[in-house]
Amino acid sequence: MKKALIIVDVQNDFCEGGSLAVPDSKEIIPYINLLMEENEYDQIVLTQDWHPADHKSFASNNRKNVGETIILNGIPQFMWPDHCVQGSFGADFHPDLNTQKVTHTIQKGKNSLIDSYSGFQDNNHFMKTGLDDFLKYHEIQLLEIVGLALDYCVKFTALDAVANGYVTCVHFNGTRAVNVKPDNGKDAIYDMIKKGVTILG
Ligand code: VGL
Ligand code: ZN
Repeated sequence: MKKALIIVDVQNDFCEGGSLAVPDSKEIIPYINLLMEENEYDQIVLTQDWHPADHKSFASNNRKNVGETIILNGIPQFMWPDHCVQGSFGADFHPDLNTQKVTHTIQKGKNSLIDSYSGFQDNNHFMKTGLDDFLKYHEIQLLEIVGLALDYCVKFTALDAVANGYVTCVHFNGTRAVNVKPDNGKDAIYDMIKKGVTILG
């Protein structure tokens, strides 16, 4: 069975010192680098949150405070600090992440009007990113998922992976949660298990 490693949003803004820093996020980087050294993946894919400066998920673009929720295209949208603006340092991959064996990159969140937590599609399910086509073209059947953040982009990527028919695993040691509320990371794990994701590690 061909397998791929999906590394979700290991970008400066989600790491310590970044504008949307996920607690203890840097601890996952050596773990992810080791996975790439010790395993033979058929594909290694990076996802990259890649927002225009006027992106509607930013509180600053809606005259809201960070942490509020608005309705955007009929669905709830959490208000984030400005992050991962296209071409900025914060949008770059963390320099400690070893990208030597990476075979493909998927950028998401490029449409100002729609957020995209999943690496497969936007939150409104209007547009696919091309990740599924890429993986199917390369006959990938198993996905191992790591990265940031467990309770947002990792979770929604893993749930879409199951929905798209992949055997889907998330490495517990290769991810960290934002935990806007303290149990968000734990609840994300329960949700993923319930829907068919295997938690490794
Ligand atoms: C993410 C919030 C906003 C993530 C991206 O990568 O989990 N979270 N944009
Ligand atoms: Zn984002």
